[in-house]
Amino acid sequence: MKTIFSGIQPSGVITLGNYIGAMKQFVELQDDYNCYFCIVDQHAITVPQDRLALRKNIRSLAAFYLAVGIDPNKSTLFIQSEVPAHAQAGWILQCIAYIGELERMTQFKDKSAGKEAVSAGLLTYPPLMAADILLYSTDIVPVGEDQKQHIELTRDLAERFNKRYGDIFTIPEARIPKIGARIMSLTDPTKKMSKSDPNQKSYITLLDDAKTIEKKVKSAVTDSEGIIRYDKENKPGVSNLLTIYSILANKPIEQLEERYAGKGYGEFKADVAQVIIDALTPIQEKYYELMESSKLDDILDEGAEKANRVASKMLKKMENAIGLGRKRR
Ligand code: ATP
Ligand code: LTN
Repeated sequence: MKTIFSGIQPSGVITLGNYIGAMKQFVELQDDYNCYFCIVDQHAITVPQDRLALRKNIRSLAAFYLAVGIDPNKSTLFIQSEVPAHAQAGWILQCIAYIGELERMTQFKDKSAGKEAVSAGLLTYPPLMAADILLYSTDIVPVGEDQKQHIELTRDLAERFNKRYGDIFTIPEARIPKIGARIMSLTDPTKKMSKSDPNQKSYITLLDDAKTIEKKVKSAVTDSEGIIRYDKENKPGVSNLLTIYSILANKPIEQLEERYAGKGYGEFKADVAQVIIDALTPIQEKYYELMESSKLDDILDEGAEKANRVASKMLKKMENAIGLGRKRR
């Protein structure tokens, strides 16, 4: 069985973008692959986090993984900071990476733009992500479009390491969904929907209630043409809503264009909101149930144990290959 690894940052309540671009695929893949899903809390602290909020978001993200359908009997769910090999392997890979290639990462450029004080961790984030992936001999990394560049860097680092120190790493591949890989902000459809956007109207979280969803979709930026048609270049707002509708209702975009021919944005938006509400309601019910049970901690304990076993073996191989420490007998 091939191996899958993916991670989500506990940097806020996850959004519809995270769900459509990443989580929904995870659930579909877990029957056919050996899957590791990680709550990457060490990645989240590359930008300032409130201690209590971070704790809460970690637990909440674990509950979301399960609420959307990750089955702990099939997949390994764990918290990054509970598996020390990630930080250790991350350090080694920082020593393989070049500053120049890290400075070229668009996520680094976006997140550091205009900021006076930027943590070194924001720059060295990709080698830590590479460690996450490479420690598990991952074949496939399901992610949204924005992570493609990081996976390419991971491949470069793995190849560089293998060439210098011997063939240790599997070279992973990104798996990006054909549609929905980049759900856009509702207030600026030229930017991606992001959970750390300061404007709450720009995203829908998986915990938004029906009224909030209706309001946010109603005020979503569209255009003045009044025609419901998919055209990403000229009609990014309408195209984004069509994408969301199509994926959540499992209907092709062309079918939706036909259905809304001659109809206005008001009716269309009301239906988009309803489709989102219908998709999120069962997830929310399961989420609240899980947050109150002790099941969550048991699952995370077991996940950390399994991940530690696999990751520490690979870390030892890396250290041996480089010559760190004493030769192990
Ligand atoms: P942050 O805003 O805190 O940087 P984020 O919302 O961008 O976070 P991550 O935790 O970095 O989310 O990403 C988790 C997964 O969700 C990744 O695979 C990422 O590619 C995917 N993802 C994030 N935003 C979107 C989006 N707008 N559309 C599709 N996929 C997305
Ligand atoms: N960088 C990713 C989160 C992330 C990840 C990973 C994704 C950290 N480690 C390993 C896939 C595999 C992000 O910001 N979305």
